[in-house]
Amino acid sequence: LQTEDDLAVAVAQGQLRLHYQPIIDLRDGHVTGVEALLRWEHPRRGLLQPADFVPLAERSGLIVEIGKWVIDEAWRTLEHWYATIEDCHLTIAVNVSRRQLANAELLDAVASSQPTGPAGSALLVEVSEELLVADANAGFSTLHALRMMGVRVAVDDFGAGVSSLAHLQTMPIDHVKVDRHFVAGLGRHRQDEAVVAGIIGMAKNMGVGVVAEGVESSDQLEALKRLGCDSAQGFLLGRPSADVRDVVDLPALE
Ligand code: G
Ligand code: G
Ligand code: MN
Ligand code: NA
Repeated sequence: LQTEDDLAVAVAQGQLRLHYQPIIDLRDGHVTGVEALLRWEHPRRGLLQPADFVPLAERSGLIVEIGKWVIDEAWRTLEHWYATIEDCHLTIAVNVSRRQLANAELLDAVASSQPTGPAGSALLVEVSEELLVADANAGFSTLHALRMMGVRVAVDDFGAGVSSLAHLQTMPIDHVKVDRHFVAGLGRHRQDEAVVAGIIGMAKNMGVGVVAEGVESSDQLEALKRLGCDSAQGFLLGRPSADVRDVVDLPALE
């Protein structure tokens, strides 16, 4: 198992990486942006997934520093894209956990490296539904502050937690991401289709975008298009990749 000391070394020595997974607009098939997914290139254990070390990062408090690195890296990538791609509209979504949302340094981290111009409003923050129920008040004020700064908010894994569709209406969000367990049931379980249709209907009412997660089959993709889902993400459309050029058709870095 990884120790706190190992993780502190990983941060200091630059062993963390972001992998990128594309998000596709279901109306025109274009990549709208990517979700950034954290990885640890461990010198002996190989590539570690968030489940292997994010809980440790949370317990030890290192998640605050790691989160700052993630945000800096996302801003650097956006700055590069907007400087090199003509008429760029791509976004990067980063995941933020409970401890980060509760910490005032999140806002400082976002502000301190935010680029000027269009790149500066191309960041999204993903927070889990649970977090918007349990810590609603503290969480909401941070989300309001982020949105004032031009950062958009997505509620992640929606439908998996305990909040109701009505609760969605109270959240200060721009996008809702449908939990992959409901997407998995499309075409197989009518209840799952009803849940997805309900989330899409509520989101449309609120004027927020809907992203379906975990799309693995063309049947699921067709069902989502039929239900009017805005965009989708999943292994069918693209796996997380270390090289963002595998995900988004970008000019080569010089
Ligand atoms: O990449 P993977 O599917 O294994 O991600 C698993 C989980 O880890 C997801 O729920 C995701 O939200 C979380 N995660 C991925 N990257 C980050 C990150 O940069 N920070 C935090 N706090 N969580 C992350
Ligand atoms: O909780 P969050 O949505 O941030 O988690 C994202 C995780 O989902 C990443 O670890 C990513 O590897 C994983 N993921 C992305 N697409 C798919 C998919 O099509 N199927 C499954 N099972 N997992 C996926
Ligand atoms: Mn996510
Ligand atoms: Na998710």
